[in-house]
Amino acid sequence: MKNISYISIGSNIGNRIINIEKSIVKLSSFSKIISQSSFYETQPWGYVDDNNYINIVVKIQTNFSAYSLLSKLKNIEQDMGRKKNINSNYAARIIDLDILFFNDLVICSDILNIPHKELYNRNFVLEPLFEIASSHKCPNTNKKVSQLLIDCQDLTKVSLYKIIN
Ligand code: PH2
Ligand code: MG
Ligand code: MG
Repeated sequence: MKNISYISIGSNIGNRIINIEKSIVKLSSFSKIISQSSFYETQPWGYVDDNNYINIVVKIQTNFSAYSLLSKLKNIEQDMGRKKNINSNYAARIIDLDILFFNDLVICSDILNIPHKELYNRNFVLEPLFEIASSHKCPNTNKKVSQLLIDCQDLTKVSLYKIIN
């Protein structure tokens, strides 16, 4: 499998951990999971919501192109019952899978932006990404993830989520 991609996964409805685990099983049916961050509990970013998110980042290897991967991720979201949001505002969701990086590709199109547009402004992305890829260089800024995290002005809270059995 020739392409490396980092994917941000989030959920703030239902059993958030199980939702994320299910999405990873689906992801692994067509790609190889190389590494996976811890689970983080995160304050909703960019809008007000009573339900906190669980967020993680996974590193995958895949033969799909960036656009094919995007449609595979959309399929997972639909399979898991994600409702289409009629207005363009942020809203609670069962599952959300976003491409952060795809090799060293830079894409700016109507349906896909790589690196992810808001990556630099989101603790809920940068903290888990830092855990598994602190030295990875962003092709847009040529900065390491560790530097992006230092530069990030986001004040929303992100904390390691302990799973107690
Ligand atoms: N996703 C959003 C908007 N806000 N906030 C947190 N904490 N986690 C998310 O995954 C998230 C968000 C849009 O995709
Ligand atoms: Mg998103
Ligand atoms: Mg999304």
